[in-house]
Amino acid sequence: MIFKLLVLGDYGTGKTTLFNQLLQSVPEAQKKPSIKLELIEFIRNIEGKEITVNVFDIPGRELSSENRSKHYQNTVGAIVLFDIARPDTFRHAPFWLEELMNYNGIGKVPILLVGNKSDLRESSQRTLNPIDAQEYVFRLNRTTRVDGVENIYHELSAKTGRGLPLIIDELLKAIIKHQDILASK
Ligand SMILES: Nc1nc2c(ncn2[C@@H]2O[C@H](COP(=O)(O)OP(=O)(O)OP(=O)(O)O)[C@@H](O)[C@H]2O)c(=O)[nH]1
Ligand SMILES: [Mg+2]
Repeated sequence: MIFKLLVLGDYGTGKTTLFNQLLQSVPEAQKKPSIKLELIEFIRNIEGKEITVNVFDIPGRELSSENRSKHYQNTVGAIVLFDIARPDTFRHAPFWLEELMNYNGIGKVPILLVGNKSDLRESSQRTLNPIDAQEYVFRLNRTTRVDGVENIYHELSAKTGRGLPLIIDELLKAIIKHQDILASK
């Protein structure tokens, strides 16, 4: 099974940092030559299934929405980032989810919402209350449960990447579940 994943979110939220962190912290992850977007590939064994994961990094503001729409095709899940010190980037998360659903050709798919830059919690004045993000994902899950789509929220620091492989596995499990439901229809 090959899963295509995108890293999405406003500019400067840490997408490329997280993408590069995948290379460091996920065993066997390697960069692959790719013409358009940066691509990382790795294999995970989840619940007896071997999953080849392709992760693409999308620049937040360089692409027009028309150009972006092409990249969403066949995306089975996404990592959507916001910056906990920039609440506006959290308010934009639904925008990325909608774009993904509108253009991937599948509809709703599991996402991992990441409240990034957790290391700024101590030093920054205006940080987002994690409960707001948890409630958002809770509401999202209530409205998508019928499709077997389960979304996940984690706060982390893409700079340190602590816990990233386990968090990615959580997303992969949600995608496997969703793909199984789609296949059984
Ligand atoms: N403190 C802190 N800074 C971070 C973290 N992740 C990323 N940054 C910083 O945030 C800035 C933007 O990070 P990028 O990874 O380039 O953000 P991006 O989402 O790829 O931005 P675009 O490609 O422009 O859309 C850089 O200066 C990073 O060093 C983090 O976890 N903590
Ligand atoms: Mg980037």
